[in-house]
Amino acid sequence: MTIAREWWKNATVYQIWPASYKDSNGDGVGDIPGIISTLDYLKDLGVDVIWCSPMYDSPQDDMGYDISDYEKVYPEYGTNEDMQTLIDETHKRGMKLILDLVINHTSSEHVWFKESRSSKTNSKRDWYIWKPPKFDADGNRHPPNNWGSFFSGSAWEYDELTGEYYLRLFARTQPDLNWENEVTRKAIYDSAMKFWLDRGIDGFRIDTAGLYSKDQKFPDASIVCPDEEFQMSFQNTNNGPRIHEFHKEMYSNVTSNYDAMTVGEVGFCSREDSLKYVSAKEQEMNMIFLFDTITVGREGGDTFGYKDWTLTDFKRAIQKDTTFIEGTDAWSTVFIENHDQPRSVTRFGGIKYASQSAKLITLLESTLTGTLFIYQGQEIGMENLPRSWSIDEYKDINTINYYKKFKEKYGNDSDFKEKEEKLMDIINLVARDNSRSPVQWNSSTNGGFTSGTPWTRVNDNYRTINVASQIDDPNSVLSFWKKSIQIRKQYQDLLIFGTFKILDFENENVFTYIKEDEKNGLRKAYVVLNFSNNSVKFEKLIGGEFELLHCNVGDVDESILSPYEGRLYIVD
Ligand code: TEU
Ligand code: CA
Repeated sequence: MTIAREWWKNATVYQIWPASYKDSNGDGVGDIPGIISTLDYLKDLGVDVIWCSPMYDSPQDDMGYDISDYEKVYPEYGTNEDMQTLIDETHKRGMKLILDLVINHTSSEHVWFKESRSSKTNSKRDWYIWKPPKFDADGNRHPPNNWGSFFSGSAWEYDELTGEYYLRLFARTQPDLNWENEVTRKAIYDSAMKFWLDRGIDGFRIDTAGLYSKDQKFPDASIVCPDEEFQMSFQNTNNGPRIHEFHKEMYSNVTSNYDAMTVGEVGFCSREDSLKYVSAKEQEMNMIFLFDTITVGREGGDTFGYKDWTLTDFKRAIQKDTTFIEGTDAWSTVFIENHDQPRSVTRFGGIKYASQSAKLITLLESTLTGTLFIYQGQEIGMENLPRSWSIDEYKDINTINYYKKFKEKYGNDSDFKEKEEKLMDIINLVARDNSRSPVQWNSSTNGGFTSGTPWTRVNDNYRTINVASQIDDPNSVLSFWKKSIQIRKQYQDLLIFGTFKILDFENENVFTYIKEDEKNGLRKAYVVLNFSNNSVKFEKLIGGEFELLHCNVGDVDESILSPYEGRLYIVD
């Protein structure tokens, strides 16, 4: 099968999370003028597309994923004029800009919801999902079913005013929109999508793109965590009965008319289900993010469930995410960090060999098939928050709700301190806060992120890990990223479009794979990555002429891979 080569396929995308990127006016919050001031830096890094996380007006209960007005920029980030300047300046440099599209829910401060909540007979009542309470034999009020929120507790919120519950799969201030209503869908397309496409943006990262179609019978979810009152509702809310109808409508009514790039966030899918969203002939979205790699070692159902991982678990996940499109007309993504994930060096690398393992992960990411996504700060090897910080430094609603629930449950236990320490180990490893600390631009106070007081604490290691100290250093993580992106483009037939095959799968220290170009099967990319703290023997697992193209150490000893050493060979 020949793969069509649309512009978004070989693109390198850089995700910006505005609050923590760059503050231009000293109020401690990142902003759009701050982003504009770094466009040359991004261009120089090799970025083709910028993905800007929500910059819309919002009460910021979930850092902008709770939108109160799709058509207005959050005032602390700037104005609509600033956005227009960002769009234009990005285009002037030959780059593109995509925005986050958050349309499973709005903020409860959105006028649509305010109207909907006002009375049972309001014309927007069924723009959201309202249900009467359930009463038990003693007359106690309960939510309509046992669905749990992603952010702990019930997914239903009781509203005194009309005596009904509304569905909110995330925070209580994030009511789910009712996609069954055609008028609502049209309003979403106009306000959230066309408004910005008409101003020149180039596409969307589509938030929670698998959740729009809920099982209209609203049955109880099956019980996966017997100790919990509320259960994850995936089987009734993810990949629902009308989800593909909705995506096809969105494509034909909106995105196809603008040549917009679309990348959906759709987790927990079989291969068959995933392909329905991204197969070209289905005409839905260009690509989706799969969750197998980033959930390695995680326990399903529990936000902070963690059980550790082995290299073969990791290989299996990469294999699944990378090969699911092989032999099809679909496309996929490569990513290991985003605003919901911890820093990859801490989670998957070896922190004793931080910069070495950051480069190793760079080599991995830059040689995998699909559109490449890098998250702000990843290019300089930013790390998780220090373990010594207390829960008070954590700002994410997901972390805070979980911690509160934990404290309610175990707070009076005699060994609470011990339990809390264990939880803090996990929070420190996987919490979303880890990727939300400000970008470290230089070694001045607060890492050059702001001249004022940052809204959230800057990682103490900014004096050693920052952009300014890396930019002219040929051995830095940043320089390694830059070179890796160049090589990825230069050898795109193999690295971006090639097929993927793991060699010596059972090896728990070394990850070896080859990339092949179907049209030119003789030439291969051979990638070998030592994911261990030890030096290991290097053996060529295939025949042919090996040419070393790229590697993350200065002196290469042919027969030995030093800790976290990685190499990319071209084999003829
Ligand atoms: O994330 C959806 C989602 O499934 C996550 O909540 C995920 O389960 C969680 O982050 C794991 O820790 C999207 C956005 O990426 C996220 O930032 C938002 O909070 C969420 O939607 C609600 O809009
Ligand atoms: Ca600011």
